[in-house]
Amino acid sequence: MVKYYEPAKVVTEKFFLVGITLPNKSFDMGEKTLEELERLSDTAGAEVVGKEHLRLREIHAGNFIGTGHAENLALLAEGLNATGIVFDEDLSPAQNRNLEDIFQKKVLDRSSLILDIFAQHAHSKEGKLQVELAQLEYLLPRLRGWGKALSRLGGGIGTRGPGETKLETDRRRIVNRISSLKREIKSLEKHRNTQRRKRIKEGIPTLSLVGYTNAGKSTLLNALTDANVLVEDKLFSTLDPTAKKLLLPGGKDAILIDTVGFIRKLPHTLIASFRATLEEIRYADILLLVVDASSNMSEDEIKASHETLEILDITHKPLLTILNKTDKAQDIQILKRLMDENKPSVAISAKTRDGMDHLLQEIEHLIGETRLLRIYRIPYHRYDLLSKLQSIGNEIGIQYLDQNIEVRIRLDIKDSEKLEHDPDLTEKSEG
Ligand SMILES: Nc1nc2c(ncn2[C@@H]2O[C@H](COP(=O)(O)OP(=O)(O)OP(=O)(O)O)[C@@H](O)[C@H]2O)c(=O)[nH]1
Ligand SMILES: [Mg+2]
Repeated sequence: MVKYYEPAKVVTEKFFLVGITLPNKSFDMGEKTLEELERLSDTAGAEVVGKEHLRLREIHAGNFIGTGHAENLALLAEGLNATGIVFDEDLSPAQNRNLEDIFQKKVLDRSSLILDIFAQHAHSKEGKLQVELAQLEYLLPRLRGWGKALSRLGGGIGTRGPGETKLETDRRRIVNRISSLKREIKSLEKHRNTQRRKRIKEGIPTLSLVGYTNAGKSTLLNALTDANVLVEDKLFSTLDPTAKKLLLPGGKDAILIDTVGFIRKLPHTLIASFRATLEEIRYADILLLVVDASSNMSEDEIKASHETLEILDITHKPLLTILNKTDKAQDIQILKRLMDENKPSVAISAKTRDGMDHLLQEIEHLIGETRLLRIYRIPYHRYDLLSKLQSIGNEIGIQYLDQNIEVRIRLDIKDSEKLEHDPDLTEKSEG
């Protein structure tokens, strides 16, 4: 019989994964991050055809795992028809090149795989610009031989983005593109700043959802507001921040912001390029750290989230730990321990909405205890009011204007509400 129609073949990339553990490191931990690399590959759209976890005495400077291991794995990967090899660590540009020579296949590292997922998931203009910047900065030191590698090893995951022709152009053009991207991102940043100032002006407390990728941040935003943002069982579903108004039980408003998730060893080029997005976290009054309590790595994911906040230099903010997915969490003892170790904390399920009332109460309580930025103008004859403000708040700046004194100060909400009854105190908007 003649076949009139044959469905188009979808070519799936086949990845062979390589993890390593050095003598002073935990092999178990290496297994878990290798599992995560498998999820990253799946999110990127590749099939994992095999993996190998090596115990290494040391890193080989030239080709990372040593020529013997590399040659053995090359045979193994070839037998499995792998189209690419992914290392669970970051490779230097030279190691990357040398490994491609041995494997005769495309070689990716953890960072380039994450970059690829970001490139696939970026939708907004700002998101796309930030990803392109990160890709070019990753690419720049690897430029030599890349064009050759591309034609020899094919495109696809890890080679996506700026486009082949652009990649083959000289370093100078890439450097120029990097600076023009930085300029464009900066101008979008200005718009974001204006929006943020407006929120500060209105005195609405801002809460930022932070946490490991796939913890349930977007699900929680949807459960608490009418946001309707994308929720997926994939890593890095959210790249662009979404801000939504949240109505608290006491009748007050807050702004809830969903943003990009964290991961162990988040590539530095990404952190730098996503500065504008991550700024949202920096300006939040309160952080809500969402944790997947059903993960067998929740403890480690909490640690990685705190470390990322430290890298971003966002510490000393009031933080509520939200242990999510209690509907799926197996071990109540572990849940209890996580709650004790990360106080203040609440346990919820964003999916079944279990624990939501308690969460809202905790948020309200935390806002009540948090000092918010206020800008007041006080007439000169009310020095008493100024001293009172200075004694109860943290003064940030003071300006003596023609008609009055302008003071920027962080105050407890309770105190600011009490003081704002005074007719001589006028609240001023920033900007
Ligand atoms: N069982 C269960 N699943 C949940 C819960 N909350 C979220 N999920 C699921 O977890 C997966 C990830 O949820 P998201 O809300 O996209 O997670 P996220 O933290 O926004 O992830 P990124 O944007 O990728 O960083 C989805 O499949 C959700 O349906 C929960 O309380 N219980
Ligand atoms: Mg999300």
